[in-house]
Amino acid sequence: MWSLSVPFLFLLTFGQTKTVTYDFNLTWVTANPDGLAERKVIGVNGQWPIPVIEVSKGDRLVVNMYNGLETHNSSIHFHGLYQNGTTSMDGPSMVNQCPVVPGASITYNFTLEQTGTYWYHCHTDWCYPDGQRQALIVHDNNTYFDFDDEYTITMSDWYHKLTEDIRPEFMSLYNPTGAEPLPQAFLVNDTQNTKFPVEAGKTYMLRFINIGAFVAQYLYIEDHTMRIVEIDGVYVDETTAEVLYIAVGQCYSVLVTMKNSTEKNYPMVTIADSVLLDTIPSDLTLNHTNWLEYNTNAGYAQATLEIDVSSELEAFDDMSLVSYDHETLLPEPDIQVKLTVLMDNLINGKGYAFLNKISYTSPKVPTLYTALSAGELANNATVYGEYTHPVVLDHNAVVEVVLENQDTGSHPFHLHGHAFQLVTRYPSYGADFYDYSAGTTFATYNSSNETITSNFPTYPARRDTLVLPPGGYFVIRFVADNPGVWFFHCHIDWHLAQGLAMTFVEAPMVLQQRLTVPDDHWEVCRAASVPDVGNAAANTVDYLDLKGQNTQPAWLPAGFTARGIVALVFSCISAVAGMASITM
Ligand SMILES: *[C@@H]1O[C@H](CO)[C@@H](O)[C@H](O)[C@H]1NC(C)=O
Ligand SMILES: *[C@@H]1O[C@H](CO)[C@@H](O)[C@H](O)[C@H]1NC(C)=O
Ligand SMILES: *[C@@H]1O[C@H](CO)[C@@H](O)[C@H](O)[C@H]1NC(C)=O
Ligand SMILES: *[C@@H]1O[C@H](CO)[C@@H](O)[C@H](O)[C@H]1NC(C)=O
Ligand SMILES: *[C@@H]1O[C@H](CO)[C@@H](O)[C@H](O)[C@H]1NC(C)=O
Ligand SMILES: *[C@@H]1O[C@H](CO)[C@@H](O)[C@H](O)[C@H]1NC(C)=O
Ligand SMILES: *[C@@H]1O[C@H](CO)[C@@H](O)[C@H](O)[C@H]1NC(C)=O
Ligand SMILES: *[C@@H]1O[C@H](CO)[C@@H](O)[C@H](O)[C@H]1NC(C)=O
Ligand SMILES: *[C@@H]1O[C@H](CO)[C@@H](O)[C@H](O)[C@H]1NC(C)=O
Ligand SMILES: *[C@@H]1O[C@H](CO)[C@@H](O)[C@H](O)[C@H]1NC(C)=O
Ligand SMILES: *[C@@H]1O[C@H](CO)[C@@H](O)[C@H](O)[C@H]1NC(C)=O
Ligand SMILES: [Cu+2]
Repeated sequence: MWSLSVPFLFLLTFGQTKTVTYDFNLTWVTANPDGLAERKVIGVNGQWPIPVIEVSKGDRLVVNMYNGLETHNSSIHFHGLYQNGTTSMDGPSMVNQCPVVPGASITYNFTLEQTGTYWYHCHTDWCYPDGQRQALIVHDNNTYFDFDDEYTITMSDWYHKLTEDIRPEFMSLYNPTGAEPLPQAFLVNDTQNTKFPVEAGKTYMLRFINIGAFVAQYLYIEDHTMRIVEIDGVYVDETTAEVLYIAVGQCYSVLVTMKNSTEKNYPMVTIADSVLLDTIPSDLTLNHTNWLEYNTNAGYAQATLEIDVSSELEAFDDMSLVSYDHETLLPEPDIQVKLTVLMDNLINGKGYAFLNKISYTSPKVPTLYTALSAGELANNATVYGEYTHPVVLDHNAVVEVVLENQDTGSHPFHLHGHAFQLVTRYPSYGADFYDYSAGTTFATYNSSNETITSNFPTYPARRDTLVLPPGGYFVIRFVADNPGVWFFHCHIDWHLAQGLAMTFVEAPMVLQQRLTVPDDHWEVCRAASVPDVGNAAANTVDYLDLKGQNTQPAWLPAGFTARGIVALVFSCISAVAGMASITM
């Protein structure tokens, strides 16, 4: 039943649509994509990079995943797919399913109602930076634009250490400021110096996806103009752009028409956003040249940048895009969810991330299974536990989320189950957009300020991952027309691990009527010894009694700061060192 060599794929045709089946056996393999260090990565059927999933609209996708990792739990999230009616197939462990433990397997099975550029990745604690992430393309035979050929082009940061070795250093008393782990390299198509063969005069659709853990990247192609046609699976009116800024979790599809001359190969340049990096190690190359290869005899010159890579580039602003279907701005919301982003230390001295002072902490029962087992109490957010930060949404409510950033870093927030309208953002685009200057007060959104509301777009852009600017705010809207449990979180995997997440529980009564979870998903819970009924504390008797729920660590006593902790840590170290020298 399980294929042992290359990704095995069989197709059953039912008229126009078909079932596309992938059998994935996850095992550790070694890889050295930057040529600097061989490391262990999560492979599929003995291979890495893992396969690009390619399907067409209307197809049924079946992924049978066996966890052969022996030491790590896993799962798969299909990033950008709404899973409309199939929320149990969404993938995040302890949100929509139990973690798949070593030796267990799970089947994801759903139909593709969307088209476009997506990706898939492990969505269990600290897992996809170890390599379990790849593109997922839903082909569309009816695009509104024409092109001759296409390339899927992933980009990512790359770490030489396993996340299990990064974790204790990052979430540590010795890293109280929460400085993010620095990558050792950057990859394009899971390698470097990639050459994309092109034919003169033809128009290519280039699908860019940032599948990294942390760092956003700028991208441009020398002497070629890009025409954006899709963002995160949503078609937009064709719009030209010279430079893209692609945060982790974001996708851009562009059309590029090739020159008629084949005299030269042209650099496609990626530049990591160094503003995100705490320090820039001298041996970390931020800019990389790949090529549109017109002519294999023409030579491959490295791009010469006219800018300093450690400063920001002026990139295209996604707020100015118009969705191709011209969906109009949603009306005044039925519910406004206001979320303040904050990074701070808790009593253990480690750095955490918060939305309204809650650092997301996994419940004892996956939130979806609480919603399914709580009866009418599923409408009461209490049952999901305080630290999953649940917000229950009425069916078809217009939801407005206001994100206010009290952090000096930018955060790429991703919503599962929906694309949202980009309503307004502060600051507007400018050269210092991603470079928060200390001392400025954090911006707050005022919904009664007509200078702001009168400038809302008529046909807002929609996407599933936004970039929340440092110290600024972002306002988005969507309709709760997809009953399910949907995670909303920063896509910087290190920040997610610090708790920068919350949960929408959408129309739980409708969900209970409509959803049937397949047996093998319940078996995943049994294999992991994770309860699959009860509230967040696994209480099946009194759903409103949360005694025993998982909690975030306590707050620091008032007056303590990260600087104080460092001082405390070092005085403790010297005290211990002193004791050590005495006892010697
Ligand atoms: C997965 O791959 C490993 C390594 O090749 C193999 O030992 C194991 O039997 C495979 N498991 C399944 C279920 O295919
Ligand atoms: C896998 O998940 C189970 C259930 O949450 C947990 O008990 C176990 O420690 C996890 N294993 C690893 C290696 O993280
Ligand atoms: C996938 O789901 C469909 C519809 O529920 C079902 O008919 C089919 O048997 C399932 N396939 C697998 C492999 O589970
Ligand atoms: C779209 O085109 C591809 C390739 O020509 C074909 O395999 C597929 O069946 C088509 N899909 C639909 C829904 O027409
Ligand atoms: C991109 O990587 C895949 C392997 O994952 C490889 O098959 C393909 O040829 C690469 N594309 C280019 C243009 O190098
Ligand atoms: C390439 O040649 C075609 C046909 O002669 C012409 O229409 C087109 O404008 C040329 N493209 C460029 C970029 O010069
Ligand atoms: C990076 O940019 C510098 C400055 O323009 C250039 O000298 C170098 O060749 C570039 N490296 C790559 C790999 O593009
Ligand atoms: C949810 O339950 C709590 C605890 O019993 C109660 O105080 C609260 O009013 C309930 N909320 C709703 C919306 O019913
Ligand atoms: C309304 O918003 C504009 C633009 O951000 C700002 O300049 C102005 O001061 C605000 N007015 C009030 C009364 O807050
Ligand atoms: C919000 O805007 C309204 C209308 O301009 C203004 O009256 C009010 O003072 C503003 N509130 C804050 C907190 O700035
Ligand atoms: C989900 O499907 C329903 C129809 O069943 C539709 O009304 C709704 O817009 C869809 N929502 C999303 C997010 O796809
Ligand atoms: Cu973040």
